[in-house]
Order: sequence, then C-alpha cells, then structure tokens
Amino acid sequence: MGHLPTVHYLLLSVVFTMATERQQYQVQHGRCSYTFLLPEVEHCGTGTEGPFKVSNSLQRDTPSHAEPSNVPFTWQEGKLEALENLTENNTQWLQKLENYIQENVRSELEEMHQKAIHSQTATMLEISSSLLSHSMVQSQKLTDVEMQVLSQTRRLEEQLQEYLHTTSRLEKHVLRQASESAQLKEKNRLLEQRFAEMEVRHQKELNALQQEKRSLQDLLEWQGRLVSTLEEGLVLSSHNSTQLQRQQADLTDSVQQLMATVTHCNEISRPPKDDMTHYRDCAEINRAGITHSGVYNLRLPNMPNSIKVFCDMTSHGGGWTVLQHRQNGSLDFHRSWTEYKQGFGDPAGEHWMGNDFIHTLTKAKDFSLLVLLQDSEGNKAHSHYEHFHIEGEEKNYSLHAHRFSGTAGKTSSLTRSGTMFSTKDHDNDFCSCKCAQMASGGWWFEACGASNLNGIYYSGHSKVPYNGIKWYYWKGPNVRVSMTTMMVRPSDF
Ligand SMILES: *[C@@H]1O[C@H](CO)[C@@H](O)[C@H](O)[C@H]1NC(C)=O
Ligand SMILES: *[C@@H]1O[C@H](CO)[C@@H](O)[C@H](O)[C@H]1NC(C)=O
Ligand SMILES: *[C@@H]1O[C@H](CO)[C@@H](O)[C@H](O)[C@H]1NC(C)=O
Ligand SMILES: *[C@@H]1O[C@H](CO)[C@@H](O)[C@H](O)[C@H]1NC(C)=O
Ligand SMILES: CC(=O)N[C@H]1CO[C@H](CO)[C@@H](O)[C@@H]1O
Repeated sequence: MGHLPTVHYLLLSVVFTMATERQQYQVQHGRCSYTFLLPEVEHCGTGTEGPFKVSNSLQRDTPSHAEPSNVPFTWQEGKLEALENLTENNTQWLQKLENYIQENVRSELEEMHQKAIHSQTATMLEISSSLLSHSMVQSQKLTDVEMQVLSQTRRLEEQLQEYLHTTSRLEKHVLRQASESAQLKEKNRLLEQRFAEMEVRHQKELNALQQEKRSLQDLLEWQGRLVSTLEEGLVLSSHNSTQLQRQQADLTDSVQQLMATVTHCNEISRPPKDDMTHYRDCAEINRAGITHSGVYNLRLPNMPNSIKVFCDMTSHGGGWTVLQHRQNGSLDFHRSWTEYKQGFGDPAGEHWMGNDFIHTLTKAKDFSLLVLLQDSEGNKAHSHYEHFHIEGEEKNYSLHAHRFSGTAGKTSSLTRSGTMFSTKDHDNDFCSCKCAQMASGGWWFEACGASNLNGIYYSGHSKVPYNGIKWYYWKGPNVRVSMTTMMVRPSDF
C-alpha cells in the first residue's frame, strides 16, 4: 500500500490542472492512460477572482457578507452549485478511479506474485531438466552396464557350451575305460582260474612230497634207532673196556704190591726209589709205607705227565689226596674255566688241583670226600661223603657226592648231585643271575646253593659278605672260615 501517497499526490495535481487548463486531461499510470473531460466554464467575470471563489465555495455554509447584493449573485451561485456538483462528481470519479487503481494495483501485485511463482517454476523446471539430463546419463550408464552384463552372459554361455562338450568327451572316455576294465576283469578271472588249477596241481605235488618226506622220516627214525642201539653197544663195550682197565689197574696194583714186597725184601741191600714207582693217589703212597704229609708226584691213568699233589698222611687215618686248600687268602680263586680245568696255585700252600685231574682220579675208583674246616677262632669241623666223583668236561664236571656225615652241619652244604661246575666265564647254574660272578669263585652252583669254598678269603671283617668262603649249614652265613681242605681217598681204604 506504499502506492497510496503517490495516488494522493496525483489526485491533487489533477485537481490543480483541472482548475487551470480546462477541457481534457490525461493521466498516465503505467501502461494505462486516463482521460478526463471537464465542462467549460461560461461567463466567468474577473479572471483574477475566479480561483478564490472556487476555493471559498467549500465554505458555502457560512453566511456571505455580500448578501445585500443578492440578485447579481444568484447566477453565480448556480454556477458554484454546478461546480460543487462537478467537484463532487469528480470526487466520486476520483474515488472510483482510486478504487479502480487500487484494483489494478492488486491485480498487478497478483501478477507479480504469479511472476515470482513463474520464476520459481522456472528454477524448478531447470532443476527438473537437469535432473532429467542426469537421469538420462544414469540410464545411459545403466544401458552400458546392461550391455556389459549381456556380453558377459554370452561369454559364460559359450564357456558353458564348451564345458558341456568337454564333459561329454570325458563321459565317452569313462565309458571306454569301463569297458576296458571289464575286459581286464575278464582276463583276471581267467588268470585266477588258471592259478586255482595250478594251486590244485601244486597241492597234489606237495601231498606226494609230504608222503615221501614221511617215509623218509620213518627211515630216519629207524636209522636213529639203529644208531642208538649201536651206541648202546658202544657204551657197553666201552664199559667193558673200563672194566678191563680196572682189572688192569688191579693187576698193576698187585704187581706194585708184589714189587713193594720185593723192594721191602731187598731193603737191606738198597734204599727205596720213589721216582721209579708211579702212584695214582696218596692212599697208595700211604700203603707203600710213607706216612709223612707233603707234596708227592702222582701218575694218573691216561695222563701223559705226572702231577704234584699234597698228601695228608695224618688227618682221619691219612692217605688223603688234597684237591683244594685255603689257609691265608694269598691266592686268588676268582678264575677262569680253563684255570679251574688245569689247576692253579702251589700244592704246598693254597691251590686247586684241577677239574680234569679230579675227574680222572675219582672216575678210576670209588672215592670218598673229606672236607676240613676251621674258623677264625680255631674251631674245627668236617663233612664226609662216602662216595664222591665228578664227571668230565663234556658234562661240565657235574658233582656226585653221597652218604653225607660229619660235624660241619647236620645237612650237607654241597649242592645236589648232577650240579654242573660254573666259573665267571662259564655260567652253568640254575639261576637267572650268574652265581660264579656273584660269589666270586668257581664252584658247583645251583641257584646258588649253600656252599662255596672257593669264595673270597675274608680275614678282618666282622660280617662275611655274600661272596666269602661259605659252608652254610655249619654255622650259618656269618662264620669267618680261615682254613679249608678238600681231599679224597679210595672208599675201601
Ligand atoms: C454526474 O455524473 C453522472 C454520471 O455518473 C451524470 O449522469 C450526471 O448528469 C452528472 N451530473 C452533473 C451535474 O454533471
Ligand atoms: C663184555 O664183556 C663180556 C665178557 O667180559 C662179554 O661177554 C660181552 O659180550 C662183552 N660185551 C660187549 C658189548 O662187548
Ligand atoms: C700264605 O701261606 C703261604 C704258604 O705257607 C706263604 O708262603 C705265604 O707267605 C702266606 N701269605 C700270607 C699273606 O700270609
Ligand atoms: C656245559 O656248559 C656249556 C657252557 O655253559 C653249555 O653250553 C653246555 O650245554 C653245558 N653242557 C651240558 C651237558 O649241559
Ligand atoms: C446548477 C445545477 O445543476 N445545480 C443542481 C445541483 O444538484 C442539486 C441536487 O443534486 C440540484 O438540485 C441543482 O439544481
């Protein structure tokens, strides 16, 4: 509504122009022009007074001071009235005009408003067009992508086709192989059949061979029996030969006795010659009249050389050939099989006669064994076996001792008959251990047994260890033995 003051100003100027110019007037407002027609004023007296009268006509109600001259002014009054009516009419016109203008202004405003709306619509349109173009680009892109996807799909389809080709080829291959394997199976079956036939043939052959083998075994058994009977005959003949030997020995004995008698007869003329005679044990020497203990030469049957032995001519009637002796521990008894076989030590002191000699000596005749013992306090005891011999090396010098008696225990401390000899290098015992190594000496160990006269000679110990000299049933394990002697004599002495 900021246009209203302008309108008022226009109105005033219009009014003023109307009064001075008369006739018609134009008013330009924007594109519209307005033309006003004004009625002509006739008989207007003094030109100088006119404007004042017009302006004064507005105060018509006030009584005029020119009333006495009423007549000349009646026409003027009519004119004034007309002017007033005109003015009123004008005013009405003006009002209408104003209304019209106001309406126009309003419509213009609306137009402007609509223009604004138009411009907004334009921007909107612009935006929408840009959006449209954007979407067009996007759709272009989409079509590109679609094209790509399509081409890829086509490629994939081609590959699939190829795969299908390959698969069918492989299937054909597999089918061919299956048929081949069926052929192979057929061949295999034929081979198996042939193999089974061969097996049957072989089985037959094997049976025949087994039969042959059985007959051969029978033959062998028969031959074995023959051999054993032959062996028996041999043993009998060898027994015969030993009997013969004994007879020979007896004969030699008688001869020697005769000779001894002869020498005894000749004693007056010449002294005795020990070297000339060959004694087989100390009993013979004793019988020959020699009664002092000492070292003598023996000539054992089937032994090329003579052997030096100690003869005990005093204990228990004398005539004892000493096999083993300990007295002060000066000799080591933890020795090898060969050393025990051949003997070691000095017959005058500590020694072992030798298993081969003991065997040869005790197999020739029936011998008895005497074991003499003495402890560190000087107590003496003995064990006696009426029958004693050991077998040869081929039977590992197995022990045979029977009819035990004596003071060194009520039970025999020697192991049972048949026990083999063991040394540190020959383990023949019945123990999973090695008795000869544990007991430190060669002996007849069972598992390991109650005796070992070839153990370690302990002198200064209060308690005797396991590997000490042992004769268990004399005084138990803790007696310290200071002297041992093993000696033999013919049972019939
Ligand atoms: C005033 O104007 C009206 C038209 O609106 C007209 O009819 C009338 O005659 C006029 N009066 C005078 C006195 O001119
Ligand atoms: C053993 O000797 C006796 C006679 O002493 C004889 O009759 C026997 O046939 C001999 N035996 C053998 C197997 O030689
Ligand atoms: C043991 O006895 C022998 C023979 O009597 C003797 O030669 C030796 O010196 C003795 N040894 C000891 C250690 O007593
Ligand atoms: C004798 O001892 C040896 C060695 O220990 C052994 O191989 C052999 O079988 C033994 N002999 C007998 C008859 O037991
Ligand atoms: C001169 C003239 O026409 N005057 C008139 C003005 O208007 C009034 C009423 O409208 C009339 O009565 C006059 O005659």
